[in-house]
Amino acid sequence: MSIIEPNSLLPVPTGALRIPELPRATINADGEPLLSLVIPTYKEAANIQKIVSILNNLLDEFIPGNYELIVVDDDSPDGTWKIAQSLMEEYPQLRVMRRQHERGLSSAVIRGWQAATGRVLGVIDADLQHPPHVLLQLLQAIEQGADLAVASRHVEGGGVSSWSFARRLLSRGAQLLGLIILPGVLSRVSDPMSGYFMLRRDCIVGQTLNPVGYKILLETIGRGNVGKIAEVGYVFSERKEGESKVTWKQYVDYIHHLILLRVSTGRLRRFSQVSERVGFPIDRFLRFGLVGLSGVFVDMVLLYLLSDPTTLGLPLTRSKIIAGEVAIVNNFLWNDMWTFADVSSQQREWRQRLKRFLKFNMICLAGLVLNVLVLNLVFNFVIPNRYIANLIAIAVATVWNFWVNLKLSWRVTQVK
Ligand SMILES: Nc1nc2c(ncn2[C@@H]2O[C@H](COP(=O)(O)OP(=O)(O)O)[C@@H](O)[C@H]2O)c(=O)[nH]1
Ligand SMILES: [Mg+2]
Repeated sequence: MSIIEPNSLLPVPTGALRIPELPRATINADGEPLLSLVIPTYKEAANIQKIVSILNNLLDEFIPGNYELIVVDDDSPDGTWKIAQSLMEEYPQLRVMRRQHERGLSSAVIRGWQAATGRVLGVIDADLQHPPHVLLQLLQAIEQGADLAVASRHVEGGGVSSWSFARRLLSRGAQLLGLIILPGVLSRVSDPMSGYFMLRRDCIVGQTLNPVGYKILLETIGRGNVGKIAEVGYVFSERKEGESKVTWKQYVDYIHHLILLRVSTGRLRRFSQVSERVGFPIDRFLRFGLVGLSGVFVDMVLLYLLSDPTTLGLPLTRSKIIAGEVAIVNNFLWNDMWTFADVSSQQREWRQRLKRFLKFNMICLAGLVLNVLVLNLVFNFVIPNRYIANLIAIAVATVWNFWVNLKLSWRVTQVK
C-alpha cells in the first residue's frame, strides 16, 4: 500500500476513460465504501463548503463510514479545489482531485469514478440545485435491485422550480430530438438530461466511455450494461451562488453526443466495428469529408466574390489563392472543433492549436500537389476523361489529407 500524506490530493487518472474493476483485495474488506459520490466543480467556491457539509451530515447519519465524497475540480480560478482540500481535515470521507490538463463535466465525473473505491458510483452537482436528501431514495432503489437510479424532474414529485416557458420548451425540444436520434437510450428514462444519479459499478466496468459535453447519464446508459432503471422525483432548485456553465456549446455538444452514441451503439455499430477492425476510422473520415465539402463551398463563393467581373474582378490566380487559403482555415476550424474534437479538447492551448493549424496547412498544400499529379497521371494514362480523372484525384487527395492529418496534426494513434 502506498503511503498517502494527510490532505493530499487524489492523483488524476490518465489514459482511456474506463472504470476499473475493484481491486480484489478491497472487495468486502472493511475499507470498501458502499457509495462513491462524485461532485464535479468548476468555480463553485461559494458553494463547496456548504454542499460538502450537508452531504457529510446526511450520509453520516444514514451510512456512516460507508461512503466517500470525491470533489473533481478543473483547476477553478476561484480556487474551489483549494477550499475543498482545506475541508478534508474536518471531513475524513472527503477526497479532492484537481485536474489541470483536462476539462469538461462528463470527463470530470468519469475521472472521479475511476479513482472511486465504492461499489455504487454516483454524481451530484455542487451548486445545491440537486436536493441532497434524494440520495437516500436513490440508494434505496439500488439496494432494492435497480442497476441505475436517476433523480428525475419528470416523474411524480419532480419539477423545475421557476423555469421560463422558453427554457422548458428548449429542454423538451432537446429531449424530443434525442428520442428521434437515439430512441433506445432516451426512451428508457423520463429525464435523460438529469445529472443526478447513481449506478452499480459493475454496469460500466471495462467499458471505454467517450462522452462529449454535459450528458454523462446518456453515455452511461448508452454504453453501459444497464438492466433495471429506477426513477425518483425531485425538484430542480434555483442556483443561489455562482453561475451555470451551460452555454450554446452544450447544445451543439449534445447533438454531437447523440450522433456519436448512435453510431457506436445502434445499428450503425457494425459499421464502426468494421472500421475499427481495418484500422480506418470511417466515422471520422465521413466527418472530415463533410468538412471538406463545406470548404469547397467556401472556396467557390469566395472565388466568385473576388474574381467575378461583376464583383471585385481581381485576377484569377490571386483570387484562387485567397479563396483556397480561407477554405483551409474554414476546414481546420471545423475539423478541430468537430472531426477531432476529442483530441483537440485535450490540447487547448493556442500554441498547440497554431501548431496543428500549420501542420494542417502544409499537409493540405501537399495534398493539392498530389491532386494535380494524380489528375495528370490518370487523365494521360488511364481514363481520358478529365472529370472522372478529377474525381479520382480528389478522392486520392482527400484520403491523403485525412490520413496524414490524422497521424500528424491530430495524432490519433491506435492504442491497443
Ligand atoms: N469539473 C467540472 N465541473 C463542471 C464543469 N462544468 C460544470 N461543472 C459542474 O457541474 C455541475 C453542473 O453545472 P451547472 O453549470 O450548474 O449546470 P446546470 O445546472 O445545468 O446549469 C456544477 O457542480 C458545476 O460546477 C467542468 O467543465 N468541469
Ligand atoms: Mg447547476
